[in-house]
Amino acid sequence: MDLQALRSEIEAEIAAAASLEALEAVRVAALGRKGRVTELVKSLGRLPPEERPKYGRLYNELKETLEQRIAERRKELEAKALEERLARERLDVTLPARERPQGRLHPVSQVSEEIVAIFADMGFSVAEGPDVEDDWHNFEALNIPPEHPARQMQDTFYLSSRDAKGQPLLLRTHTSPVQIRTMRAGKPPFRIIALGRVYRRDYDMTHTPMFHQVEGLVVDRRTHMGHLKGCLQDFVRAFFERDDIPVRFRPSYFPFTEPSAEMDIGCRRGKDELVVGEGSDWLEILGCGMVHPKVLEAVGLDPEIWQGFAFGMGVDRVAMLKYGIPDLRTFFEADLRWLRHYGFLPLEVPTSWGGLSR
Ligand code: 2NM
Repeated sequence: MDLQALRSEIEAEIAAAASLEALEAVRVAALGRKGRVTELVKSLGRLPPEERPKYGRLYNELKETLEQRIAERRKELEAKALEERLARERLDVTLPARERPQGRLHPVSQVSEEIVAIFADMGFSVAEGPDVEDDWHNFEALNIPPEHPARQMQDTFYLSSRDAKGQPLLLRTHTSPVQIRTMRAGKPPFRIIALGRVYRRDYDMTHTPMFHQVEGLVVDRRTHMGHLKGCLQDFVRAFFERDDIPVRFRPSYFPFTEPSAEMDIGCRRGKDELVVGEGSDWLEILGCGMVHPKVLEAVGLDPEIWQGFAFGMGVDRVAMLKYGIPDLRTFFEADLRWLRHYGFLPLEVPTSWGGLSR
C-alpha cells in the first residue's frame, strides 16, 4: 500500500474542495466510518503482530495530517463564505430609510407648523382649549355681552346641551376662549399663541363653516402698541419669507381690544394673480389691538398693572395667499389629487433656520 500516494491524492481532493459541503464529502470518504483511511486502520488486525506498531504509527500520522489539512481548508472556506455573504448583503447605511413617502401634509398643517415655528422662535408657547365652549369663555369674558351686535355678527353653532348656568354650549367662533382659559389658569406674564379649528355659520367662495385661526397674546407690565407692531411685522416677513414686505396698521374695532387695528401688507393685483409682499396695493392680513381692560378684569388681572396686545389671523387664508390656492372650499373636500398637488412632504419639518417651506 502506497501511503504516500494515498496521502497526496486525498490532500489534492481537500485542496480542490470548493465548498464546505464538498470538503465534508472528502472528509467522510477518507476519515468517516467507512472511509479509506479508517479502513486502513481497521486492517491493522490482519498484519503480523510485529508490524502493527510501525503501521499503527504511520496510519495515525496520516490520519492526523489529513485532519489538520481538512481543518485548515475548512477555515479558508468559512472565511471565503463570510466574504461572499458580506459582499452580497452589503448595505449603504447613508441611503434614505424609506422611499419618498406617498402621503402629503395638508397645506393647513404645513402653514400651522410654519406659524408655530416662527412664534416659538420669538418665545411664544402654544396653548390649547376645547372646540365646544360655553358662552362665558367665547363671548362674555371677551366683552361681548348678549345684546352686543358682535354676537349677531358671529353666526354661532349652538348645541342642545347647556352649561351650569343654563346657557347653551356652542362651537367656538374664534380661538380667543383659549387665551381666556390660559390667563385664568396661570400667572402673568403671558406669551402664547392658540391655533386650531373655529366654527361659524357661513359658506361661500371665501367662507367655510369650519376654518382655522391663530391668535396670539402677550401680557406683561409694560407691553405696548410698539411691541405689537414690531412683533407682527417680523411675523409676516418671516412667514412670507421676504424681509422687505411693506406693512401698515389701520384703526379698526373689536370688542376685546382697545385700541384695535387691522394690519395690511403690500401686494400687487394682476389680471388673474395676487403677488404678496410687493406693489402699491394693500391686502388685509390680520386683526389686532391692545387687550381691553374689561377682558383683563374678567380673568382677574388688574389693568392698572398688566397690559397686553393680541392678534388674530385666518390660517386657511394665509395658506391660500402663500401657496397660491384659489378656492377655500377645496381645502375640505379631501380630494387626493388636490392633496398631491398642494400637499407637503411630511418629513420636511418647517424651521425658521432651515427655511420654512424650502
Ligand atoms: C383678533 C383681533 C384682535 C384677540 C384678543 C384676545 C384676548 F383673549 F386676549 F382678548 N385674543 N385674541 C384678538 C384681538 C383677536 O382676531 C381678529
